[in-house]
Amino acid sequence: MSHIRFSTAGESHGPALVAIIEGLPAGVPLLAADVDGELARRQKGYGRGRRMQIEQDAIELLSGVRAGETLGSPIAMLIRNRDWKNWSEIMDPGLRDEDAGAGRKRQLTRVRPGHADLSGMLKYDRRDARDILERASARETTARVAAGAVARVLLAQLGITIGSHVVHLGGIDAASPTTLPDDLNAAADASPLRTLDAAADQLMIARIDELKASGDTAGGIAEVVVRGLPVGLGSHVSWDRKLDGRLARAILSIPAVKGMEIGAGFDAARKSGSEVHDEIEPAPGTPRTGNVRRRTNRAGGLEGGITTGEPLVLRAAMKPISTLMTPLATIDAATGAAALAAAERSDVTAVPAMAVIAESMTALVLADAVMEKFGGDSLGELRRNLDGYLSDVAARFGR
Ligand code: EPS
Repeated sequence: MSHIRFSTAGESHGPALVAIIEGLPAGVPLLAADVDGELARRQKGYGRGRRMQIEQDAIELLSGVRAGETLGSPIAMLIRNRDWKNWSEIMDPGLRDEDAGAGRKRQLTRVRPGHADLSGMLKYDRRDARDILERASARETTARVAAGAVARVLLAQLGITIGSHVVHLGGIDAASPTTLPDDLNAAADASPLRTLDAAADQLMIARIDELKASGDTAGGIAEVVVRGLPVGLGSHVSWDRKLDGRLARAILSIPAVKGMEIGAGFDAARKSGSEVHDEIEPAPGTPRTGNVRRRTNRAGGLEGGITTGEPLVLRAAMKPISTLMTPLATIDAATGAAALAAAERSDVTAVPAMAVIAESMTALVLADAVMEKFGGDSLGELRRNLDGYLSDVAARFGR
């Protein structure tokens, strides 16, 4: 991402998380509440552990916004960890091991299969997996959602909206209506698991309870849908400009996400061309799709790495959380001997949260693609550039 840049910092039980996002034009209306609303959405979902009762994520806006509008300068946001007060000695940046009295508490050496613990310890030459897991923790995604919320506000100013829903959890499919609700997030956020299927919710809740009782965990699949995109974001000309590849990188960087598909995805590979490709027909009065329409949207809104203007549809698959209360076999990294993995406090599932994180990463990639195509140092300039382009595109077929 070179037009919108963002980075995050912070450990799970450190004092705070930080997000910095840069590259937005000036004049975008932005309040802390816009970000806090997204942070609250990420904290929900049946199957989360006790940590989510401790935290109430909210940002302190440190820079880049004045009088409710962006300045075009880097936007820095701080999110304090409420749990820090319980971890301040363990995570103290200045207290050396030799001065830590009876020894550093909460060391983790019985490395968890599936977590970054062991590979991270070997790579970074650490004796305590806490030095790895504190940053590998999905707590970091709070800061991503903060940055994504800012990107989302920019996109909303241009008529582009992003929503998601959970379509699978722990072996149970949730049905999707043929036509998704106009306000997808209002519908999904009303469900304890962010599905659009109340019957599936009940089955998923029972499954989560069952897994919790047996000390196990669940994964699942979320679908992200973006509406209002103009045709022409991304490019076919070089591998690193293709929007599908840029989205895949962002989505697969989410902790525990192991798969991603666009449109018909893996299913398309099993079908013939006539069953997969979306036929095109004239559609006067639809400038965002170039005054044409696809009869179907199996391409998920992308052809040749470029948006078609049809809804962008992608799915992210999350593996079950790797901290199990009934531990798997492993080694103790202190001795190399066989052991059972450490059972840290954790969640049974975080698929509903992952859906919100996938929306956020999608927003960041799309905001980058928007700034790449249309540019502008102010929101007004960006809008003029978009409007000028849309009127040229719409004029092409004379309607
Ligand atoms: C996580 C373990 C749990 C989760 C955490 C991710 O935290 P703790 O170790 O404090 O019990 O709650 O997720 C969050 C804190 C969050 O904000 O999403 C892990 O090991 O990845």
